[in-house]
Amino acid sequence: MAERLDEARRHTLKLVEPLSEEQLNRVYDPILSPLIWDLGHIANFEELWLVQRIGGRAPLRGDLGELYDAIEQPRKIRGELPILTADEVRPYMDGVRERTLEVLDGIDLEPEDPLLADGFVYEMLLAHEYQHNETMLQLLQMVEEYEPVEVDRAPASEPVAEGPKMVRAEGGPHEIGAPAVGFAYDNERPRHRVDLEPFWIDRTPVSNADYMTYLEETGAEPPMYWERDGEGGWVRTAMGRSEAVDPQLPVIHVSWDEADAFARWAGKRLPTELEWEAAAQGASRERANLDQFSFGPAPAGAYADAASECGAVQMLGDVWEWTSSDFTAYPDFRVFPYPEYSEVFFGDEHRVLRGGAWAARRDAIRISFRNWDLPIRRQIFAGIRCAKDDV
Ligand code: AVJ
Ligand code: FE
Repeated sequence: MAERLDEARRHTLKLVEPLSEEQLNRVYDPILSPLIWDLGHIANFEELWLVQRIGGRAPLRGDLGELYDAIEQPRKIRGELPILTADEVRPYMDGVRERTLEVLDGIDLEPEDPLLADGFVYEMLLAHEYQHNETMLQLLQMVEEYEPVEVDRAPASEPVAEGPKMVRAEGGPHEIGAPAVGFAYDNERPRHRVDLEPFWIDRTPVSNADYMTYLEETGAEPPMYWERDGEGGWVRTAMGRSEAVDPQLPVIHVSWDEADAFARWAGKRLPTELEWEAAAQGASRERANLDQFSFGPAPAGAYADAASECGAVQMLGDVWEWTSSDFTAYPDFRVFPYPEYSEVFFGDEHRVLRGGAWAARRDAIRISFRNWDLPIRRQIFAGIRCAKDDV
């Protein structure tokens, strides 16, 4: 566990290594925290759960808890808070980690306490850091001339397999959600059976080529980061670099509203999250474009050797996929271990996204994982996969 905590931290620090203090502190967008807030928050969350809660120790600085409370401090004011500065945050991260490892040394990972059983709270801490790495990457898209310290070029050159536009998924009973053992968030439980009608689902995520056709025919707004190239085509600018939009890649950085409009234009609809999960059975996160260092999606149709049971490819990795479902509780849901992770977001305001993107850490992703965001949001690494009824 100490090794995994260390790996997560080295990864976080790799992401911010190329940045100046000014870039760490800068508010690039009111809906995204400055990177310096994420760093302090990651360490503060660790201190709260692993040092205070599990270790029973007092915090290093008692006032930090409130500053880094994500519910108390909405993203748009995080740039104005008296949070730790670039030279203070590293010693704080290191100080917390030292105490975390002391506490870890003295505990038993499988006692009666549900927080410790199977190392739950440690898995939760890792997952938290992984998820903040993705929010950090959302912001890094806006950083001029960001030079990653590590790049994985393999996903971009994965071969593309031809195949049908859509594949059919069986109806009938399907098991949905995470099994009772192993790490998962409360919102993925309990595992339960649903009955689905048979349906069709796109074999691959929607490509930029298809999205450009849609834009031409409808005059809809382009995805975030796209601009006209002046000659009827599109360029995309991220991390300070501009490139012609590659027609082969899956479209990314579209909102739910845009995904839904595209699906209807195509004569289809978005899948429900239950349909999505049924169609993803058999997909493997090991053969998927995940873990951040590819810095972009693989072409639509890649990883065909790792298709799901119904024949869909890239269900995991590349782009998050919007579903038609609101983020709500499964039947017999129980909060664990705190309501602010999932429960306070349940309702009809947020839509569920599934499958993870290139910008998600591999170990944060599984078939049952549910992400959510507001239907207008485009800063997430979200794309589209359409479905339709079997008629
Ligand atoms: C699950 C991605 C919606 O970033 O708001 C991070 C994850 N929760 N810290 C978010 C999360 C607490 C969450 N999402
Ligand atoms: Fe958080």
